[in-house]
Amino acid sequence: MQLTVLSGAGISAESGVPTFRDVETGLWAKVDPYEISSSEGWQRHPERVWAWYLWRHYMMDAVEPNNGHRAVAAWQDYADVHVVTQNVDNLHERAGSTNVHHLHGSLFEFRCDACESQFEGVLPAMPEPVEEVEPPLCFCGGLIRPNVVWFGEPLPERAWQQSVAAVGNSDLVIVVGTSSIVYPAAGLPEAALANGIPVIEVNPQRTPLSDSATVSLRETAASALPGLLQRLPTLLG
Ligand code: BV8
Ligand code: ZN
Repeated sequence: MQLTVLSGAGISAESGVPTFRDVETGLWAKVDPYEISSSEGWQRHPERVWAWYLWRHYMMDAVEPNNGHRAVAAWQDYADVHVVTQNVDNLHERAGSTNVHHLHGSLFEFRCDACESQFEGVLPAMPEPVEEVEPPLCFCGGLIRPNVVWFGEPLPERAWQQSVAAVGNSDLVIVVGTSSIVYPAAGLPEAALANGIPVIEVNPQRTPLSDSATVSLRETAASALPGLLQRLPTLLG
């Protein structure tokens, strides 16, 4: 059986990583996620965008995968699992998932904004969250940026093509922890449904996908995913 898991920030919520949009807490309360995750934001004040991503990079050292990530990794013993994630964290990989496609990039890769070369240098330290840090410079003089996809930027071609193929070849798509409003990622479950592939949504809140999903579970990732495969005969009939 081929299974594709499409995950969003909600699967990392129970690891203590704030989701993208309920950012009332912490440093994020002061930033508009749309503004600070955009190329305009980067052009306007790179030192603020750089500080935000550097903090999120270091914050990953303090969190662990949760039972949701671990369940997805365990499914590899029963199915051919593709993980298509909008998340830029590395928790799927740390839980043991080996087939992970990052549609929106990663907090662990950095590149030059000018010559695109990968940054292999030493990252500046960040003992505690600060709001502005000058980005390092590339040998060509360009600014080093996080290798993430900002609004208005194209998705990485290879990850996108692999994700479209994974969904198209799947017997089941499980969509977990995403508000399903960011495209083209949010279009993947729609394509699955249009091809008669069942889609199960796991999200404590309703989303624009909830009405069209084959099954929509108002449950959290860490509670629903560990027993989900055993529930498939009941859920899908
Ligand atoms: C592109 C950067 C083209 C990395 C991010 C009008 C209509 C349609 C589309 C558009 C439009 N105008 C513009 C667009 C395109 C735009 C878009 O979709 N905008 C939306 C907002 C309308 N898309 C783009 O710009 C994309 N690029 O289209 O390029 C192009 C082509 C060629 C050449 C040039 C250009 C780029 C999109 C990527 C943007 N970058 N992030 C980072 O910093 O993380 S997106 C950002 O939102 C995050 O990365 C995240 O991945 C993404 C989605 O958020 P979610 O993961 O869903 O998180 P969210 O907080 O929203 O929701 C969490 C969910 O979890 C909630 O539902 C909650 O209920 C649930 N939850 C909470 N706790 C739990 C839980 N679930 C389970 N268990 C729990 N415990
Ligand atoms: Zn450069």
